[in-house]
Amino acid sequence: LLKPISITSLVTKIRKTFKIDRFEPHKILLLDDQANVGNFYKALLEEKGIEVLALTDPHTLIQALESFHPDVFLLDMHMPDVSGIEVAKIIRQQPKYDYVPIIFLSGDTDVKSKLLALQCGADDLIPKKTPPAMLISQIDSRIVRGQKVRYLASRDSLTGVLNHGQIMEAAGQVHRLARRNKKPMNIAMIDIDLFKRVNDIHGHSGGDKVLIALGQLLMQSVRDTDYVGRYGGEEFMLVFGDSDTAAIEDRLNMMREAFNQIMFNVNEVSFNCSFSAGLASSEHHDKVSDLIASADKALYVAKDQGRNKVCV
Ligand code: GH3
Ligand code: MG
Ligand code: MG
Ligand code: MG
Repeated sequence: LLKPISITSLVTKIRKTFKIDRFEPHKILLLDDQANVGNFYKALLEEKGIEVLALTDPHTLIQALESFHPDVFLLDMHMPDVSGIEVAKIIRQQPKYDYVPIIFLSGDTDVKSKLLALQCGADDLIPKKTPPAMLISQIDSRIVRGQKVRYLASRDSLTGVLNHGQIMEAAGQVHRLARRNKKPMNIAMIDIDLFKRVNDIHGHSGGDKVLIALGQLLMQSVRDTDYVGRYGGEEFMLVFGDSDTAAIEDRLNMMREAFNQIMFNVNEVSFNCSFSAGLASSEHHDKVSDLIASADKALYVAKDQGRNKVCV
């Protein structure tokens, strides 16, 4: 059936999902009203393999963000129309960029300027005369830290799958894309069978072991374009982009059988578990909330029919 869980493949998958891959260049959005200053930093950073989008007009920033997703913002403080401080405030108003560091590059390095920068949600203020090697390493460590924080904030801490907020976000995105491209996508809701009993007999930590194993199994069973998240408690949600319901039903049944075959051992007592799943396709639903409700309904049919089943 399914290959045993390989940590290496899991890590690769996580790296891809979060674009933490070493070979993917870091991206910087640089804003400085003076083109020659911007170009100087652009050349410096590009030499280190960093991708840079250099802008001189703050008004073009929002538009640029539609197609460029930076790992860090590098902002000039002083610009004629809008100050860097105002730009930082605007960026910070958008939850999407919560985890993207903002660094000011400025000639002003006094305490007052630095405080002002921090108060508007920036992470640092680096003097313009900082030696290049130092500047690069400061930016690099900000990017790495930002990615780690973003990773932790998006994951369920027990199982490592996406948390509720992120899987809902993914469902919305994949659904929108499917509608635009007129290609169906699918959502599955998975609920562990009689899980209360697992906790009662094997203890809460025994139950946790089951949750962790199911999370790993699901993550290694989906494609790179699919998403796995913990919807809540012992319920998981799977989002399958550009997919055919019959094929997904087959894959869910493989996952169901693989999960059912895992033997757990807690305090020298062996046991196995099962899950039930409900599946729904975007073909029949214009709203993602209806799609989720429909998958949930199918899940309850599976429970009604005796559990350890996948229903559409
Ligand atoms: P059914 O087959 O009808 O789904 O039965 P069930 O026992 O799974 O029913 P129910 O959904 O009511 O029970 C879910 C249980 O999952 C209750 C709760 O104690 C347990 N649970 C929720 N989150 C966690 C967790 O993080 N760890 C552990 N160990 N248990 C959890
Ligand atoms: Mg300036
Ligand atoms: Mg439940
Ligand atoms: Mg349950």
